[in-house]
This record gives sequence, C-alpha cells and structure tokens, in this order.
Amino acid sequence: MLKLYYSKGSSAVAAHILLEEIGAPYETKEIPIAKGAHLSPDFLRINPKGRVPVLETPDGVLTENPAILEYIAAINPDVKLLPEGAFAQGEARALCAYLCATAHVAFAHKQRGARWADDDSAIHAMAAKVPQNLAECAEFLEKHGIKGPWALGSEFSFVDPYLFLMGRWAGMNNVPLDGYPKLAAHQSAMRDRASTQTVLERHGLA
Ligand SMILES: N[C@@H](CCC(=O)N[C@@H](CS)C(=O)NCC(=O)O)C(=O)O
Repeated sequence: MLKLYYSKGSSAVAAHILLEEIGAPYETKEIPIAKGAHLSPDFLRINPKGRVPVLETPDGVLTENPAILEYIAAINPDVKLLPEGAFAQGEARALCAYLCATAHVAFAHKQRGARWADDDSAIHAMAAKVPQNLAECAEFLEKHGIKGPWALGSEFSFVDPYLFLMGRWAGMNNVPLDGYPKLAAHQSAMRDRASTQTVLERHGLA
C-alpha cells in the first residue's frame, strides 16, 4: 500500500488530494515541520533531503512533488489522470517543473531565505520580493500555464492538485487571484471536489 508522509498545510496537500481522487486505500504519516520532525534521524533515514512530501511505494521511496504525482497517476491507469501521448505528458511535466522549481521556490524565499544568503538584510530583501515574484508566477500561469478549465484543458489530471497549491502560496502572501480569472476558476473548481474538501479538512485548512 502507498504511504504518504506529510506535514499539515505543506505542498503534500497535492499528493494527498490525488490519493483521494484514486479512491484506493493508502496510509499517511504526519511529519510536523513546525515541530522539526522532518529533521529527525528517523525521517532523514527515509528522506535524507528532510522534506515532505515523501511517498513510500512497493518499489521504494519517492520524493519530489512532480515525481510523486506522476507516479500515483501512472500506477492507476484506470482513473485516467495521466494524459495520453508523449507531447501531452511533456506538457504536464513542464507545468509540474515550473510549479516545483519556480513557483514553489519563489514561495520558499519567504521563510527559507537563509538557504540562499547569510546576510540578514539580503534575507529580508528576498522575503519582501516574494509577493511580486508570486504575482509574476500567477501572471505566467494565467497566460501560458493553464489551458482551462483544468490545467491541461478539458480533462482533470495529476497536475491539477499541484496547480491548486498556487492559491495557497499566493494567499499566504496577500496576492489575490481575483485578477487571474482562469486561476481563480481553477481554485474554485478544485474546492468543489470531494477529494480536496476531505484533504483540506485533514490539514486543518477547511
Ligand atoms: N522540491 C520539493 C520541495 C519539498 C519542500 O520543500 N517541502 C517543504 C514543505 S512544502 C518542506 O519539507 N520544508 C521543510 C524545509 O524546507 O526544511 C518537492 O517538490 O517535493
């Protein structure tokens, strides 16, 4: 059985929603980042990066949101959450890569600036720029990232729970998505899904 290691309110929300979409039993283990559990020796043995989400699978441990999300979709072909064809799959991966390496990293500069600088004023300056950077990410996603109504067009896919995180990253930085109609509609469509509602409840975000 799959086992998701998560911290409440973290980016693990995306994989959690996807597991609910699949509808098969899965296990979870909470790793509260606020209590430093992600840096415990036990957890570091599972993921030496000290990050969540982590997915334990019958084949081994997977880390990184894009890999975890695509894997869950790929092993459940009946649920049809992996787009068909090499090009459509490439587009899905490109969007996941953007969310992972650009949008999520832009968000991380708010609290994790010490990863990129030692100087307090540089860390402060990076944090101050987060709203602007996230607004630029939202602008890009609105114009070039999301086809609508779902990320890849008419079909819901494994990318959608990941794109949903953009609302949280933006919201936590006072970047309203109202000015981005496709993104705002996507947020609302995601919130209408039973999977999202279950997971937001479990993460204390409902
Ligand atoms: N690139 C990784 C990023 C994972 C990540 O940074 N997760 C955050 C929670 S959203 C975390 O574990 N933070 C703990 C830390 O940064 O020390 C992914 O997409 O899975």
